[in-house]
Amino acid sequence: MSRSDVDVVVVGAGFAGLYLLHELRENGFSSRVLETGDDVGGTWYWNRYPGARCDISTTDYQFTWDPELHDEWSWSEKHATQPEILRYAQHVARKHDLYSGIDFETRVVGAVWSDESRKWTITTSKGENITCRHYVMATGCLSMPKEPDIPGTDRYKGPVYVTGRWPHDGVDFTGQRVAVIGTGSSAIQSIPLIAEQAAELVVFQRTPNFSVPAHNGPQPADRVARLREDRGAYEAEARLSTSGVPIQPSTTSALAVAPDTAREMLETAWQRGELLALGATFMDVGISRPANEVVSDFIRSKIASIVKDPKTAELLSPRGYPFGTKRPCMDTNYYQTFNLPHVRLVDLNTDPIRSITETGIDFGSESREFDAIVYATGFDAMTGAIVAVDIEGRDGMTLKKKWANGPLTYLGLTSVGFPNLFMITGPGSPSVLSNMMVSIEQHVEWIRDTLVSMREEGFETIEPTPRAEEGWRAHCEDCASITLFQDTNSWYMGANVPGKPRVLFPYIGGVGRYRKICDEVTARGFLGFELTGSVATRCNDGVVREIQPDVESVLEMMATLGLPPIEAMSPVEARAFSEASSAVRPPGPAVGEMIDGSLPGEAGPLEYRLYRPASGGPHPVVVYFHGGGWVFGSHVSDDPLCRDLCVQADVAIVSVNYRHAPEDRFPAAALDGYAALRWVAANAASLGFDPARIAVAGWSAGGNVAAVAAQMARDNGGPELRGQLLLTPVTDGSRQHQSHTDNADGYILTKSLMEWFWNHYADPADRSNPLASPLLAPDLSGLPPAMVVTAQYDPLRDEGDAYAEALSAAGVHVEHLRAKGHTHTSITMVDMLPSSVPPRRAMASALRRFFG
Ligand code: NA7
Repeated sequence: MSRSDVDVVVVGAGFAGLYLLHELRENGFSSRVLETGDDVGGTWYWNRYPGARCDISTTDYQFTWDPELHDEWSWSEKHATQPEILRYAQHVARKHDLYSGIDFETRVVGAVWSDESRKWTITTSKGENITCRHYVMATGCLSMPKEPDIPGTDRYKGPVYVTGRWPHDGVDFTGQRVAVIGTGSSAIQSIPLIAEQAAELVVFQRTPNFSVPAHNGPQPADRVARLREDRGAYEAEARLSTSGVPIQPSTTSALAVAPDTAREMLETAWQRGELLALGATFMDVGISRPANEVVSDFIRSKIASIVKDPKTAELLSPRGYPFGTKRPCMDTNYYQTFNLPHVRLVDLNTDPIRSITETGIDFGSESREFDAIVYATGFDAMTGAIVAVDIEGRDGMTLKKKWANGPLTYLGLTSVGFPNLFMITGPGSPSVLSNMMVSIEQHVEWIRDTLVSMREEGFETIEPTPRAEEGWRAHCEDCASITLFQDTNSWYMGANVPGKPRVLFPYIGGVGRYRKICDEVTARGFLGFELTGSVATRCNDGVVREIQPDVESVLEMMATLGLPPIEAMSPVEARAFSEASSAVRPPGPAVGEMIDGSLPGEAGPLEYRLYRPASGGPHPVVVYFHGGGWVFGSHVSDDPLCRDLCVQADVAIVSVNYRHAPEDRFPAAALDGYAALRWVAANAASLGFDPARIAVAGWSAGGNVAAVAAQMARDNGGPELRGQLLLTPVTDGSRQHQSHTDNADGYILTKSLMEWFWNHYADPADRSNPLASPLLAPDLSGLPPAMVVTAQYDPLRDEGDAYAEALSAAGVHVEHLRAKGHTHTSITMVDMLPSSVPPRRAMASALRRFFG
C-alpha cells in the first residue's frame, strides 16, 4: 500500500498517538502519524516552562499496556517533571520503533470526507494529500494556547513567553523585571521558580485559584506497596474509579462531621500532597455548596496562615466559586513566594490592564516597565485543536460549524456527519477530569477494537446516529447539572475564551461509569452507530444511558447490599424494614412548625402530622397521603418529602395515616382518605388554614388515595379542591400497561412487588372499582386541576401517563411531568439525589399555582 493511501491517519504524537500507532501496527493496519513538533511527547513537548510537572503521581501517570516499562523505567519523584516525562515518551517511542511511523514538523491543513470513496483526504502543510479510511484526532485537550485577549499585546518590544510554547533551551530571568499574567496551573508552577531568578516579579491575577501543596519527594509508599503486591488489581481499580486514580470514594458528608473532625480529615489530605485527596475527603464536595465550603474554608485558612501580608492573603483566597469547579492546582511554595520582598500581586479586578505598551504594562493608575512578559493565560481547551483545521464531513459540514453552540459527540469519540472520525479524549468524555493516561489507553483500545471488529465483519464506515448523539448530550448534561460546575467561569465551561459556547466540555460521570458505557455500546452491537460496508449495513439505534447518574449510583449501591425482596417478607417484616430504611435518610429541610395529632377516620381515629411553613398564615393546605403500597408507611414515613413541599411551596401539609392492608383491605384506605379530607376541610379555619384553598397530594399508593379522594369529593358534595398532585400514582389495578414489563425489575419497585401490594389490598373483582383504580372511573370531568408526575423507570409509569391523558381528555387542566431517568422512589429522596430537585421544584410550583 502506498504511503499516500493508508488505513488510518492519526494527528498528534503525544501519549495517545504513540499508543495508537503501536496498536494499529500490532493489528495490521497501515497508518501515518502526523505531528507538528519535531519530537514526540505532545503536552510534554510543548509545555517546557520552569516548574512544569504532572499533577498526578508517577505511580498512576504512566502507560500500563507495556508491562516491561515498569521494570525498565523508574521515576525519580512522586510528581514527574516535564523533562522526565518527555524522556519517558521518547523511551517508549524508541523501544517500540514508533519514530519510524511519525511524520514530524507536519501539520494537517485540511481534512475532507468523501461519501463516494468512503475515505478521508488529509492535506498536510508539506503539500501532501493522504487518503485514509479512518481519521483519528489525538491532538490533546490543552494543546492550543488561547489567543491573547489583552489590549496592546503586539506593541511590546521585549521578549514575550507563552507557557504552552516555551523555548526549548530555556529562559534565564536573572536580574530581570518580569510580569506574569495569569494564575492558573502553569503560572502557579512557574512563579516560584521565576521569582528565584527575577529581580522583580509582578503577578497579574484575574481570579485566584485553589492550590494544594505537592509535597514532592519519593513515590507514595502506600501506592508503591499496592502496585508491588498486585499491579493488575491496582490498575483495574484505577480503570473503574471516578478519576482514573484508585481512591476509595468517601461515604461521609462534609456536613455530617463536627468542624474539628472535618479539619483533621482535611489536614491529613493536605499532607498527602495529592491533587485529588482534598476533594475526595467527603462524598458531597462536588455536589453540595455547603459541603464544598467546608473544604474551601480550610484552604483559605491555609493561605492565610502561609501568606504574611493579610491583604495579599485575601487577594489570593478564592471566593465566590466552589473548590474544584476550576481546575485545582498543585504547587511547590506558590503562596510562600508572595512573602518575598521583590514579588508583588496585582488584582486585575481593581487594577485592570489598560494596555500592554512598548516597554511594559499600563494597569490601574500605574505604568511599569518590564524586561519580559510571561503569558500563562491558558488554552482554548478541549475543542481548540480539533476545530483549528476545517474538518469537512458529509455534505460539506465542518465540525467547527456543527459545534458553534457546543460540541456534539457520541461518547466524546465520534460525531454525526463525520463517519470514521475518532477523537481521543474528546469533548463529552472524561478527559481532563481524569488521569489522562487511563483515559487515553481506554480510548485507544476502544478505537482499536472497533476497527478490528469492523474489518472482521466487513464494515467500512461507522457513524453515530442523531438519536444516540442527542441522548449522549442529554446524559452529559444530566451528569453536569447535578454538580456545582455550571455556575463557575472555568475553561471546563469554555468561559476563558470569549465567544466560546458555555457547556461543560468534559464528561463528569466518572471514568469507571464511562468505561462501562463504552463497553456496553460495543456489547450491544455498536448501539447508537450505523455501520456500512459493501456487504451489509447495520444500525442498532438507541440511547445508551437515560437514567439519572445519581439514581443509577443508588441502584448500584443497593444491588451490592443484596437485600431480600420485600415481597418475600410478611407485611409485618416489610413494615419493620421500611421503618429501618427511613431512619437513616436525611431529614429534609426545617419547617416552621410540626404538630402530631389525630383525626376521625371512617372507622376510628387516624394519626396525622401537620407541617406549617415559617411564614405568616393562614396558609393553603394540602392533605397528603403517603406511599407504601397500602401495606406499610405512615403519616411520618414521607417526612422529608412533606417538609420539602411545605418549604418550597409555602403551604401547610397535613400528612394522614390511613388503615393498611391486609388487616384492612379495600376500600378502607380510600374511605379513610376521603374522611380525612372532609375533616381537614371542616376544621381548616380553626387549624389556621385558608378554608378556601385546599388540595390533595400523594405518592404511589398515596397518589391513588389522593386521586380517589378527589373523585369522591366531586361526587359527594365536596369539599371543593383547588388541585391534586399525584406523584407516580397507582391508577389501574389491571396492571396491563407496558411499563410493568419494561421496568419489571431493577428499579426498586418491581412488577412482583406491585402484585404483592395489590394482592394484600384488593380482591381481583374489586380492582376495577374506580375507588381502587381511578383511571377506570366512567367520567373524569369536573375534577380539580392536576399535576401528574411519572417516572421513566417505574412499572407504574404508563398508568400514571394514562391518568394524566384521560384527565386532560375529560377537560381537566393537567400538568404532566414525565421525569426522565427517574424511578418510582427517586423523586422522594430529598437531600440524597440532586437530580430529584428539579421535579420536586416543579411539584412545588404546581402547588403554588393551584392556590393562585
Ligand atoms: P488556565 O488554568 O486556563 O489559567 C490561565 C490563567 O490566565 C487564569 O488565571 C486566567 O484567569 C488567566 N487569564 C486568561 N486570560 C486572561 C486575561 N485576558 N487577562 C488576565 N488573566 C487572564 O491555564 P494553565 O495553562 O495555567 O493551565 C492549563 C491546564 O494545564 C491546567 O489546568 C492543567 O490541566 C494543566 P481566569 O481564571 O480565566 O480569570
